[in-house]
Parts: sequence; C-alpha cells; structure tokens
Amino acid sequence: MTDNATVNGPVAESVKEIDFDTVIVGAGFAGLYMLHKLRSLGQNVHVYDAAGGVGGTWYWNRYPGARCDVPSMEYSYQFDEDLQQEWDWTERYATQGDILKYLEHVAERFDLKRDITFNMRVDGASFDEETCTWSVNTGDGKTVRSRFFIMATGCLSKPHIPDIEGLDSFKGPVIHTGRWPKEPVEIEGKRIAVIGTGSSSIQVAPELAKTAKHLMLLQRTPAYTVPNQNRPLWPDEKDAIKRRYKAFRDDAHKSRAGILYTLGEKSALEVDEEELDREYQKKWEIGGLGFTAAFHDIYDNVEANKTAADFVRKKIRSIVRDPEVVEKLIPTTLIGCKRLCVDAGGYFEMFNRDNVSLVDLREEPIVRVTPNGIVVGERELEVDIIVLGTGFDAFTGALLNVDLHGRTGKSLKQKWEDGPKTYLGHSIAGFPNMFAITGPGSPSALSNFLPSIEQDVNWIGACIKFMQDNNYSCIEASEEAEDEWVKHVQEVADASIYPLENSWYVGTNIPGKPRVFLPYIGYPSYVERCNAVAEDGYKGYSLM
Ligand code: N01
Repeated sequence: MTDNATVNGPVAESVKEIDFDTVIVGAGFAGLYMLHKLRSLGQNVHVYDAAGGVGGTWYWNRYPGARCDVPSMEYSYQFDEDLQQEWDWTERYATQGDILKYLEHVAERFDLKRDITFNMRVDGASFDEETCTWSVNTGDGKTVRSRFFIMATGCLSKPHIPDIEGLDSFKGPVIHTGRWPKEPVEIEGKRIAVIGTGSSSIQVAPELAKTAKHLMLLQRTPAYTVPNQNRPLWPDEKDAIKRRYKAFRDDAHKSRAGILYTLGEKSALEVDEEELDREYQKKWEIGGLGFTAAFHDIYDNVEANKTAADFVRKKIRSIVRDPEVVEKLIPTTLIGCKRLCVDAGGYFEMFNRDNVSLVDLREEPIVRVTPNGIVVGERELEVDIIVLGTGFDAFTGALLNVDLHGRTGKSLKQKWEDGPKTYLGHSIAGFPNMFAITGPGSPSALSNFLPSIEQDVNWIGACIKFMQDNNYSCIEASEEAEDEWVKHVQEVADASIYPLENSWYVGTNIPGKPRVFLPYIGYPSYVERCNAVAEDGYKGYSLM
C-alpha cells in the first residue's frame, strides 16, 4: 500500500482521473442513507442500482401479500427527527407498497436521485494499490474510479433459483417471489404451484389462493409461522411514540435484535404447562416475532425451545381441519433457528380451502418440470404458473455476484472459498477502502435491519470523516483482527442453539455453500464493539 495519498491533500493531485470520492452499489435503505451521510461530509458520491428505482429488496419483492415482519414505527429511519415525525405509517406492519412509498419520499426529501444511476448493474471492481482507488466496472462497459467503494447490496437480494430439470421448458410464467413483475400477474382462474415454505411463500400463497382456480403448495420442510395480528395504527398510539421517538428507539436498541419487545424474565423450563400456554397465548395474540420472547431462553436451550415449538404445533392442529394435511404441516425442527415466519393470519387457514392442496415433497420429490407442469413422484401436476418461493443466496450472494478484486489482485470469491471472513461484518482484509453494509458477521438479518443499517452507515461515515480530518487515504482491516472477529462471531453463535438447524443463516439452503454461521447475534454488543474499535483509533485497521 502506498503512503502518498491523503483524502483532501496531495492525493487529489495524483489521482486526477478520480470520478467520485465514493461509489455505492445499491439504492435500498442502506445505499440511500450512505449517500446522504457522505454528501454531508462534502463528498462527491455516486450510486448504481440494477433496479429501475429506489427500494432495494422492497423494489424487487413486490409479490402479493409482501409485508414487513418488523413493526412500521420501528422499520424506518431514525437519523432525522423531522423525517420520522412527518411520516405517517398507517398499519402496524407496513406493506411492500407502503415501504416503497416511504423510500420514494426519503429520496425526494433529501434530493438523492440526482446521484443515482438506475438500471445499471455494477459488474466488477478492483483496487489499485498505487493510487489507493477503486476502478468500478458498470454494465454499460464503462469504468469509473473512486476513493471508497461501498457495497450496499443487501443481505437477501440474490434469488435462489433451484436447479430443477426442465424448468426452462415450462410454457407458463415461472416467477421468483424476489423478482415479482411490476405488471399485474393474472391469477384469477389459474392453477398455481408455489414451491417453498419460507416467509415469502407463507405470505404470497394465501393471497394467490383467494382468486386462483387451484393452488398447490409444494413443501419440502414444514414451517413455523405466527400471525402478525396486523391492524391499523391508532392515532393516539402513533402520537405517543412520536412524542418520545428517540427514547422509544433507544429502548429497542437494548434488545438482542434491536426490536422492541418484552423479554420474559423466566425460563420456559421453570414454569408449569398452564403458565407456558398462558404466556405463549399472550404473545400469540400480540403477534409477530416477539412470540419467542415469551421466555428468555428459547434460543439458548433446546428443551426451552421445544416448549414454544409445541405450542405452535398445537395451534396448527387446532386450525387445519384435514387430519392428513395437518400431520404433513407439523414442523419437527427447533423453532426460529430458521427465521420464524410471520403471516397475516392466513397461512394454516389456507389449507381449509377447497381450492388449495398440499404436496409433500418428502413423499413425492420434484422430478422435473415439463411444459405443462411439475412431475412429483410418479404424477404430473398440471399448472399454469410456477411461483418460486425458494429464497436467496443470503449474506454472500450479492457480494460475490460482483467480481471484486482486492489489493493483491485476489478475488473475493477466492478469499471466501471456505466461507466469508470480515472484520466487524463490514470490512475485509485485502480490500482497502471498501465496506459492505450489514455484511456477513454483522447482526443484519438477526436484527431489525434498520438500526443495523444506520449503525453501519454512521460508523463508516465517522471512519471516513476521521480519515479526512487526519489526512489518511487508505484504511484496511488486518487479517488478525478479521480472524479474531470470525472466531468471535462463531463463539457467540455456538452459545445459542441457532446453528443447530439448517437454514440460510448457515448457508445450507444453497447447494455447495460452506456451512458457516453468517449473522452476528446481539445488536447491542455489536454496536459496543464497533464503537470501541473507532474510539480506540480504529484498532485492527492499518491507516495510511
Ligand atoms: O426463503 P427461505 P424466503 N425444492 O429460504 C424451499 C426474509 N423475508 O424467501 O426449507 C423444494 O426462508 C425451502 O425448503 P427447505 C426473511 O428473513 C422476510 O421465504 O430448504 N423446495 C424453503 O421452504 C426470510 O427468512 C419477509 O427444505 C425448495 C423455501 O424454499 C428470508 O427473507 C418476507 C427448493 C425457501 O425459504 C427468506 O425467505 C419474505 C427446492 N429445490 C422474506 N429450494 C418479511 O418481512 C428451496 N426450497 C415478512
């Protein structure tokens, strides 16, 4: 690494061709706030996004029924008091459409779009050690150069399309939930197959079933889902939160997930059957992800976890009428170790409809897709539309989708062959001046994404300001710091029961992906550790 550069000083002379101080990939929640933050430091910033507008995950996941599983008053920015005061959420859980409207408003309010190029993929980027800059290759064959390079590409943005023989031969539409078309899809009177039982399928299937001629849910692993108990927000409850919005947010920051819920003080193992039922029922009626907060040890102890799982299993039995179907729907895994699904109160109820059937892929695996449908076991299911609710190559997919080369020319793909390694979830040894917002090793998907994004953006912004103020041009995480962080992330995970199940948290949903626990558990301790690194003069980094 050369030592001839400073952000504001002589380096500007030596790098005449620099186009931007920073290039950001992605115009979702993370990219938009990062742009705003860096502008406030006087930087010339440009954002690229392959989508036709702002929104990131909320741009692409426009399937019917898409709704956030974090309450709207919390799933919103908090960096600007006026913004959070003026925006008016109407429902407890916001729809995809409402979230997109909110992000459009944010883009407008802070005049962000003038620095964003839409419909433009970033194909690759490489770091040049001589000039301490990034060369970024865009989909139009051009290369732009910047001092900093920030991947704000999201954690769940590369759709997983399963390798099913004949999928291309299907004569009707094959739609991944994460790429739902903007134009309306004709559902009425159609025979539809939905593959998967994750959060996406659980939301989309009941909506489609309302008008489809027939809906077949192709299930490989039965899922747990709890109702969100969504309702309009009452004006006085909104006002009460807005009057103390900062304190409300601060309270949320203290929880493991950065979301406001009341964590039970007792262990699920110290109470009798009656109290278990009473506490779970209370949480069930409140709705949402807080269900597993009924007792404090649901994610720490297998036996405690089983009590929550048993409660949901009882609920499924009480809702679904067909005894054969109900047995197939009963999950056998631990609850929540694969992200707990949250539905609009209609998933299990859907199986009581005459136009819905369940196909258990454990008994009848998918053999191939034909022009007319899907062969499972020994029969062909004739359908008009195939919906893939088959999830995402989470955490690493979007980062590895861009051909990134670091200081030594080594690619990120090579570096991460055995699993991702980061320092603090956002920095990578060998990739100076590059940050990945909510990357692997950060709380990201095991937290409310919003405060996690804001934490990373604020940290990165402060780091860049520190570099400006002290005439540094280059920052790089050391391999030792990175190794220690990776070890720490695994140790924290191993103290919980999360890694015991297969899911996208450990990468097992993608064939061939190394099994590594990907998120960091514990928003408050993440914030504390990141802030300590900054206060300690960016310990674990080399600055030049
Ligand atoms: O994906 P998933 P998702 N043949 O990976 C099945 C967030 N999100 O898009 O379990 C047959 O959870 C797979 O089966 P199995 C949220 O964090 C949030 O639903 O591997 N089936 C599984 O059932 C969520 O957790 C919201 O056996 C195949 C399903 O597809 C995350 O996104 C809404 C298969 C994939 O489930 C991902 O959720 C939506 C195959 N070849 C999403 N391959 C909210 O805010 C995969 N499957 C509410």
